[in-house]
Amino acid sequence: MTKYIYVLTQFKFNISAYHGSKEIRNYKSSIWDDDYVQSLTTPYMAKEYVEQAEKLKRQVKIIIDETEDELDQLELIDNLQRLDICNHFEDGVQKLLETIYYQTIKYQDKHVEKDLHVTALQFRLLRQHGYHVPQEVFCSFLDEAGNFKASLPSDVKGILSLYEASFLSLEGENILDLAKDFSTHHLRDRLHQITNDPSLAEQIRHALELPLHWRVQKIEAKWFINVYETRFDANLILLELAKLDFNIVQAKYQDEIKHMSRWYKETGLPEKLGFARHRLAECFLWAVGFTPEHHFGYSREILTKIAVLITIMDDIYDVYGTLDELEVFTETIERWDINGLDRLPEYMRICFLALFNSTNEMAYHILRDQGFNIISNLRKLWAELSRAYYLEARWFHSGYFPSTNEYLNTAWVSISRPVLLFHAYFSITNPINKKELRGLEQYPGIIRWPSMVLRLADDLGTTSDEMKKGDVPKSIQCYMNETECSEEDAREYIKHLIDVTLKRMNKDILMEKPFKGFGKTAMNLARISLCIYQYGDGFGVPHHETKNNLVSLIVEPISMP
Ligand code: 0FV
Ligand code: MN
Ligand code: MN
Ligand code: MN
Ligand code: MN
Repeated sequence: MTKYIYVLTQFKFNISAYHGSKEIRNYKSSIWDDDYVQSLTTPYMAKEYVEQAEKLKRQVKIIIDETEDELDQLELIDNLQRLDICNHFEDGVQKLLETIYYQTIKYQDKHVEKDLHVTALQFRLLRQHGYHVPQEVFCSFLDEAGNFKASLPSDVKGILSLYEASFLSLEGENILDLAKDFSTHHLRDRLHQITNDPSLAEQIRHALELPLHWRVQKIEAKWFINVYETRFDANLILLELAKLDFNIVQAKYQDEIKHMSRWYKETGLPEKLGFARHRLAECFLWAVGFTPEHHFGYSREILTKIAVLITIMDDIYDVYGTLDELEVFTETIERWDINGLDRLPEYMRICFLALFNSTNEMAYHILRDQGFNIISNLRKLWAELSRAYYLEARWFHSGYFPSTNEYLNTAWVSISRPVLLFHAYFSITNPINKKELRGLEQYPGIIRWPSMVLRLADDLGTTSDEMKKGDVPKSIQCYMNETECSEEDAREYIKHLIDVTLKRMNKDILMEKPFKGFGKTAMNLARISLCIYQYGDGFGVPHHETKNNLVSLIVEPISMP
């Protein structure tokens, strides 16, 4: 029990240091200053590249039409996805998958043993596209005792495919759980044995690090293009299109981040609020992970702005504001009260007005384009977020330890995801559907689960520093306090909660397909969260993985002959 008393005294210590110790609390500044961002260039803005890409797309369409063998078709689709060019061929790919689904899944004989790679690839691709293939397709690979057959691991390609497929599971699918354990175990074993095939070893290592289904597609594409290029059977048309498409989209991102960086500088926030994290580029990375599609530039703009403002607000509540100030701040946001501006200290005033203006601007655009007024929806979201922030601040100031459940009930909101998800919905949906919106406001799985993944991943990545600086107990501390377990065990438990939540996403989003068009975006939120916090706090402490990802997505084009 002593360690909890220690944690609590630490909290107290930090309370007395409030507002006074900005030096201790100051975050490292971002490496992405405006001068640097404005200096970025790329040749891929030019029209000739777009024309070349169109020509290649026509050729790929022919390839899709002319591929007949089922395995070839499956591998083609997989490659298109991994190269991140599948979006150009949705119709052709849908048609292929539909045929594959009806011919081979619906009418197959469960007891005939098929090839593991084919079965697993088929299973994964079909589920990724929302077809409910039963887990029983793997029954023919089980022995009498119900375990995967001992002869299977010699087929590494098959085991890798089985591993990737197992992450499309739903809660309670025990064959897939078994598949995950079995394949993970054998891939780890294999990794230790491989000495003569560095490319295979790299693929296994990459897969074990994070499964394909939960990776950020654009970042994955850059990795996969390199792998694909070294294959003896690589299709050069696909390869060229993948590189070109990446570079063209990157040129668009570059343009957008310059625009955003100028906006941010002009708000004056980085200069005026020196105590907060200023993470424009990192926020842009979130936005890219969330809505990466070329035509979603407006959404990336909105999401970047919102993320920037949320980051500052979070620091006001967690780090800088006194409890009295936070109370007034929360009230002002709840009432959306521009007349209350003068009641706020100056640093809060500028933050609130920036929030007020950005929110109204977006609502204005939607009113202008769709004749639909979303101000009250947005107000409600901000009010709810600031109430959650304020509650956590009160817990912190009184040294209160919530139970894990009580904590999570607030914390899935305080991680700001409902706010971001709704902004994503508003910024990619036209026309906004009133009935759908009412449904979303009930916070179904599509809102709840991605937010929860982000909260849990954030806690795993940021808690160590937060406890040093002084912050409300996070899921790890709450669980330790509740069960008297070690930090290591608590972390394992949180990872387990993430796994469960990902399965719920598979069910509530992928299989049930509510809110058409929004599902992929919502799933992407979980993906970018896992990516950012994969090696610790990749957002607040923008260490080299985040920087590498940004450089890779925004700065460096893929070299082309
Ligand atoms: C998390 O910071 C974080 F990154 C926030 C709140 C910014 C939100 C914007 C995006 C994720 C794009 P921190 O770990 O301090 O958050 P908590 O909720 O743990 O204080
Ligand atoms: Mn696809
Ligand atoms: Mn925080
Ligand atoms: Mn916080
Ligand atoms: Mn955190």
